[in-house]
Amino acid sequence: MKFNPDDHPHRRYNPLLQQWVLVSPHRTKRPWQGKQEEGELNQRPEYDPKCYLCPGNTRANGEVNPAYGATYAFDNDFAALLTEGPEPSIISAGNGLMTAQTVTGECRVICFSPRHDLTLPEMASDDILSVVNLWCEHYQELVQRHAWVQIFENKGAVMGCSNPHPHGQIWASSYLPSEPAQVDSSQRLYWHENGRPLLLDYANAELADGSRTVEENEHWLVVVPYWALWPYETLLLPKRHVRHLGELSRDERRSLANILKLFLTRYDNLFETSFPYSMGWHQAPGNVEGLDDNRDHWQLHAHFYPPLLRSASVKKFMVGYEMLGEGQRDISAEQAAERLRQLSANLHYRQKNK
Ligand code: H2U
Repeated sequence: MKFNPDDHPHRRYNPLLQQWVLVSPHRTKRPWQGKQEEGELNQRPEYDPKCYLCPGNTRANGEVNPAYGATYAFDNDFAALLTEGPEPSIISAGNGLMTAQTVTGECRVICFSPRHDLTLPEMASDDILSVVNLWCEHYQELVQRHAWVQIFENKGAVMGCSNPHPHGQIWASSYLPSEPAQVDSSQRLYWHENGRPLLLDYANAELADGSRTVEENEHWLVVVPYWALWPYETLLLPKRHVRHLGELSRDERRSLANILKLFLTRYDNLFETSFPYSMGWHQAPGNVEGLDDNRDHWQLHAHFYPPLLRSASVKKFMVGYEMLGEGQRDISAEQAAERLRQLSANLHYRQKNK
C-alpha cells in the first residue's frame, strides 16, 4: 500500500519538543458540515465599571488603574512568582526522587487596549503595533535579570481567561521552564549539526511547500505546523534569523501587527466566534545557569493553541490516549490550513453581520 497522508494513520515528529503526534485523517472523511451555530455577536460595552482592567477602575487589591489611552502594564496582584525568596538551591530527598528548586520571578498583566469590547483582530493595526511594542519593551527589560521571559495571552473563558478585557500576561523567572529548556536544546543540537537555525530552515521549507501556509507577508509567515497537535494550531515565524523581539526592526514590528490582524480575523471567522486560544512567544533566554551565552541557535516564534474543533462550542479534549499515550489529531495540518485560507482575512464576521 502506498502511503497517503490524507488517508492513512501516521505519526508526525515535532522537532522542537522531540515528541510525536498521532494523525488519524481517515476519521475526517465524513463530510464537513460547516458552522453549526449562529454567529455570536456578543455586544460587550466599551467600558465596564466592574472590570478590574478598564481604565480608572479599582483592581481586586484596591489599586486604581490610570486613565490609560493605549496599552497598560502592571505587576500582577496575585503573582505566581515572587521577586524575593530564599537563596537559589536544590533540595533533594528520597534518593533524588523528591527534588525541589527555589525560584524567584516577576509577573505582569498587560492590557492591550482601554476598550473593554475589543480583541486583537478587532483592534486597528496601529493599536496592535502598540501591543507589539509593549511586548518588545518588556522582554528587553526583563531578560536583563531573568533566565526566561514568557509573554502569553489566554483568550476566552474556555482557556481559563478570567476577564474578556483584552489582555495578556508576562511571567519572568530565574529558571528556564521545562518546555523552553527542551526547545533550547533541540535548536542548539540542530545548529551544531547544520550551522543554521532549525526554525529558519523550517520556515524556508514551508515557504517552498505552501500547503500549510495560512498567511504570509514580507517579513512573517503563519503556518499550521507539520506536527500541529491542536486542530487549528498555528506557528508564527519571522522569515529571517531573529533571536528575540528586541531584534525586530520598525518595519518588522509593523508588519507583525498587520499579519496578526489578518490571521486572527481568519480565526474569528472560522466559527464566527471570538476564537479562544493560548498564545505565547518563545525566544532567546537571558542568563541561565549551566548554559553558555551563545543564543544564535534561537529563532523567535509564537505558538497559537486554540482548543476549538468543530464549532464555537465543540472543543478538542486532550484526554485518554493524549494523556496516557501521545497527542492525537484527526483533521490534518494541511486540511486545517486550507480551511483557514478559505476565510476572509479582511472582513471580520462582526462587521459582516452588523
Ligand atoms: P487571565 O485572564 O489570563 O487569568 O489573567 C488575569 C490576571 O490578572 C490573573 O493572573 C490578575 C490575575 O492574577 N489580576 C490582577 O493582577 N489584579 C486584579 O485586580 C484581578 C486579576
